[in-house]
Amino acid sequence: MPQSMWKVLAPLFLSICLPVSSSAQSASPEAIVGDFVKAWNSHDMKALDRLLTDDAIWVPVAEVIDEGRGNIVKDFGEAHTTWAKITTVVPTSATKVRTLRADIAVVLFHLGFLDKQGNRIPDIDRAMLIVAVKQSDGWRIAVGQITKQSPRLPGQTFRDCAECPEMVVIPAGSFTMGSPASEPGRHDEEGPQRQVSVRQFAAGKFDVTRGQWAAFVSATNREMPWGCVWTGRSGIKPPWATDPDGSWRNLGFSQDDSHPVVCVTWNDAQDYVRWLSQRTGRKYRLLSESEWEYAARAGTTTPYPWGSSASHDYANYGADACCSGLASGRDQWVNTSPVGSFPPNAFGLYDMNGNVLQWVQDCFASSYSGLPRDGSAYETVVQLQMAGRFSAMTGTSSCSYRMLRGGDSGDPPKMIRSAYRNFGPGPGATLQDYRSGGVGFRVARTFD
Ligand SMILES: [Ca+2]
Repeated sequence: MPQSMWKVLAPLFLSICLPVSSSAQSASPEAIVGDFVKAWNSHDMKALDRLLTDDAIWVPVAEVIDEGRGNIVKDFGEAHTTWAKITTVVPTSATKVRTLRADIAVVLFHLGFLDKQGNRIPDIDRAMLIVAVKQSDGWRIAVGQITKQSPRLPGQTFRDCAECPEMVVIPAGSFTMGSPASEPGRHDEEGPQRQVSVRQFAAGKFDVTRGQWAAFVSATNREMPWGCVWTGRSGIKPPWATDPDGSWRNLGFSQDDSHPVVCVTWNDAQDYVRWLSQRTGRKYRLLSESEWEYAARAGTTTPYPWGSSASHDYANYGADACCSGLASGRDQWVNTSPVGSFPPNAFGLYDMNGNVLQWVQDCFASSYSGLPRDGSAYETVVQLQMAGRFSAMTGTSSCSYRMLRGGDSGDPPKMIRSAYRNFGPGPGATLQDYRSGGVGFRVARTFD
């Protein structure tokens, strides 16, 4: 069964919690598969019933699978009654482990059910998910089944169609959005810091590539107007002036189909996700700004997902002084790099920081005061009253701009921080015609 066909079927989340024996306290989450099999086969219902009321396990587990505990407990009883007394179980495929947080690991394995004579019962074979929670006395676990439907296992990757972007399941969770006052390079717009909760969703593993964009343009006979800023073409002065010959396939630097598409408007990105949704029957969209930062941080609180300092070993960005590209060490690119040229973050996402800026769904807001805390996008239309460096925006509408995140290959280190915020269009352009050689996008998918 291909992984892409699996789904955590939450309402049927049959479950067992097991105390980890003293000998297993230092065991890796992988070793817990063996403990689970032993416990299932020994039918220790008293121990199981006691552990099913253990909030220390179920609170973090419910957070990871984004499902209430009521369903889990109820369905465990039914499932165990049906199967446990007439079967023994054996793990039938290698385990796959993914660490979601320092204290939560997921183990995936396939479980075979045997009848009293030791024969496999294929009808009730199940792919199993173990969520392991680390506590002071060692790892403790919860177990659920995965059935053949769309994927929901955090960290799992899938693709809904051949031309579709590859997606990664992002776990539900909460995080602190924004940067502390002590963070070097910080701007006031990155505050005030606040807690935001994010539901489980899927994010593009990479930025949308030029090849994927070309497939969309071809399939829809889309007209793409010329004219783009920051194309890097010699002779365009200043470099942020519009290059009249610039377009997503005519830049001043070389790109192939594996590079992120650039010179696309926010409206282009909207049309692309609408096309993906129609093609697949799934709900594709842009990430909200809070989802973007949650996904970029992937559990970290440092300025960059890899640590406290910028590094060309981890991302494609520019010189220390704004704004020009720089090749250094692993970062061999002055302009865009092929997607996935640097290590992924802890959620399995590539190029969240650097390479190209990514359109998100949100309208412009100069601080987080009053913005949604539930992971949804801010799309309230207000007439802006701005001071200081944004004063020219006074009188314009908040939704005549959209937020951009992640920084690009020409940005200095501070502008690829996870907390850094940017937006478009720049002066003299509109959201409908603002195209930049430093701006692309990444898609998200909502789960039903
Ligand atoms: Ca670079």
